Amino acid sequence: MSPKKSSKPLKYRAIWISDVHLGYKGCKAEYLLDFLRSTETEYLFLVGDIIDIWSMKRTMFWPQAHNNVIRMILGKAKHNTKVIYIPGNHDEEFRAYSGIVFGNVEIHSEYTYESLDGRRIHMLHGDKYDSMMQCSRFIEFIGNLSYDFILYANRLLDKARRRLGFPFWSLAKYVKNNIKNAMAHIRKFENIVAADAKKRGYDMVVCGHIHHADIRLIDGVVYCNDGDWIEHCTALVEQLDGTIELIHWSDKQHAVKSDSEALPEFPQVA
Ligand SMILES: [Mn+2]
Repeated sequence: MSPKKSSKPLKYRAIWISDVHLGYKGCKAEYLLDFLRSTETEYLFLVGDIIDIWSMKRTMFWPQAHNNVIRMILGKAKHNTKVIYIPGNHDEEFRAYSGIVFGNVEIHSEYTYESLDGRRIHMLHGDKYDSMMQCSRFIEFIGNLSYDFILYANRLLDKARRRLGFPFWSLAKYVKNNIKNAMAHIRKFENIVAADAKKRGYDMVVCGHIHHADIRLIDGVVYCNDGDWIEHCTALVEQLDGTIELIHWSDKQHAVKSDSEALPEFPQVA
């Protein structure tokens, strides 16, 4: 928790991150850069929604920090890290390149890895279970909004409602009331993912998609979700002794400047 940073990197055997949403305003790219700079790993698994192509189609947003994340990942891939990229629904365009290696980054639609203690870990983004879920779009919608944005949207909505003669209605309150409902859907998602992993004979499953980091034992399968870099700044790691744990990077350090200080820049297509 000290603001002084140690120069020694944290060493892991594997790191899983997903739902970074580069190209989307809410992405905490500076936190992720700091995390990537502070860690060393043999394997880096990118579990989908790394680049938010959906959002970029709506609004072009690409500050330097987002470029730096890509450069940092490619830099690691060039040196001592094996980087596996499993595209998600926001970057589904990359699924067409499954099995191909780009700049030392291997792309796979799903991937299986053996942990240090010999467990078979299956990885996928998780959106393929959306059809088995109801209201999953709602959860994703909520997950993609920051509380600030909800308050901002609430102000705009209130202005419009007043003009039309309607009383104040709290969007923020509505969202909070739906959290309980969202929690039930998160549990449902976790159970569906774990049940499929069990059926396919895996010991453990790692996914993302719902922006809710967790490690839970569900009916004999270890369900892991590595969270997101929009609100939670979480990563799943395998320590050098085989222990698997969640890291909340925003809790660990403070001196990260906000993305808004970086000037917007268009991506360089290589
Ligand atoms: Mn997703």
